[in-house]
Amino acid sequence: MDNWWVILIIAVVVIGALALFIPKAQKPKKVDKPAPSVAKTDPSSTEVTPATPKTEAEPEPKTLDEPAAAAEVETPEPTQGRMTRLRSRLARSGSPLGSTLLKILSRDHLSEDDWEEIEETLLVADVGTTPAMELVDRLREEVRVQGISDPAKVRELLREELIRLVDPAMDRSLALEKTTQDDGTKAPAVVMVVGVNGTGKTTTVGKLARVLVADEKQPILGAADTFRAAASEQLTTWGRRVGVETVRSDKEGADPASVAFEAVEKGHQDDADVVLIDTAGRLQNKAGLMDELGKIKRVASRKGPINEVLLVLDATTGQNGLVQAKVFSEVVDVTGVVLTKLDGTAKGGIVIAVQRELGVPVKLVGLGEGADDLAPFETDAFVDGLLGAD
Ligand SMILES: Nc1nc2c(ncn2[C@@H]2O[C@H](COP(=O)(O)OP(=O)(O)OP(=O)(O)O)[C@@H](O)[C@H]2O)c(=O)[nH]1
Ligand SMILES: [Mg+2]
Repeated sequence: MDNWWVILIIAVVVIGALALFIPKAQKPKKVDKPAPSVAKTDPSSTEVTPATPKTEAEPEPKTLDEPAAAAEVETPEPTQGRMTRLRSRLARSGSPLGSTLLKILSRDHLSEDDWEEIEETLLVADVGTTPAMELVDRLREEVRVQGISDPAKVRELLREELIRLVDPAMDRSLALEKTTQDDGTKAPAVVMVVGVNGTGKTTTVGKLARVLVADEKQPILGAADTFRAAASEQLTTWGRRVGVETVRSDKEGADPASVAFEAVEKGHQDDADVVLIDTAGRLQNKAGLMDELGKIKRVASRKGPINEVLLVLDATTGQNGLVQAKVFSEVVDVTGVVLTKLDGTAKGGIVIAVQRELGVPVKLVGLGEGADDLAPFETDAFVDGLLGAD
């Protein structure tokens, strides 16, 4: 019995030794290795996410092996005439402004009550008190002088007065020309996008990147919303779809100002036309967050001026938007307003009110969730939308 036990131990040792010499190739492969990534070993570093995923044959990580179709670059729609294409969305959002005004103005003899109803309609559509009173006064005068009988004339009169209120003389072009530096070389234009939470900033940066690509410009995106990791991913996805690179940091809570700076620097290196910087949503009454926004702007402007600071306002928030607008403008000197979600509100009059409040023009409007549903603002097309023109 003792001998049998010794033989058993020897046999186990011999089998174990033999197992060590079995060639490695015969062992099963480990497929679940974590992705080797420079950015991940140093989470504080800012990385540039290429516009298209790598195509080299790498065994891992699996996410790089997505079907080629996912990496296909889309061709955005041309920007010309977008406002006209999308204007019916203003009418479809149930905007009662144009149709209600036309209905009242078409009445035979306009009474005091009728005029009050007109003013009320304007206020409900968020036109703002002063502009609403101005419009009523002008309409009253026109009606007194000309008298209005046929509906076409009423419509034309209202159209003219609304256009006057929206102010066709405002310069709504985006300042996207490259800046000439002291040494004579050109630097990319820098655009910062700011606003409270959920207004549509990231979506607007994504859509604007498409506008630029459609206009044959080369943008770079900067994901300076470092509050949530998902924010930079959201922006990167927008960029990838049209072959645009995004500068980001994968470290949650990284300094947004340095990401913004890196984006500008990358824009210089790549000789990009425009650097678009997305920022985190912040409430205008949080002083710390507003200070941070000021810092992002200061740091991003170290290499040159910021050409545009676009304030994104959600049109459905009505008068609240005006309060936000004022505070943001004091902190970062807003140069243009992007009014989003105009497709989902009957309050198109906010265009008039916000321009009055800030003295800066609405330059772009969001009229839907589609990738190309952002339009350069055009006064005539906007008013036609309000009046329900097809
Ligand atoms: N209908 C409609 N939805 C819009 C429009 N613009 C943006 N949205 C939607 O609004 C939601 C919020 O958009 P985001 O771009 O994530 O907003 P954000 O301001 O970046 O949000 P935070 O970064 O969290 O502050 C998304 O569901 C968008 O699709 C628009 O013009 N019309
Ligand atoms: Mg965002």
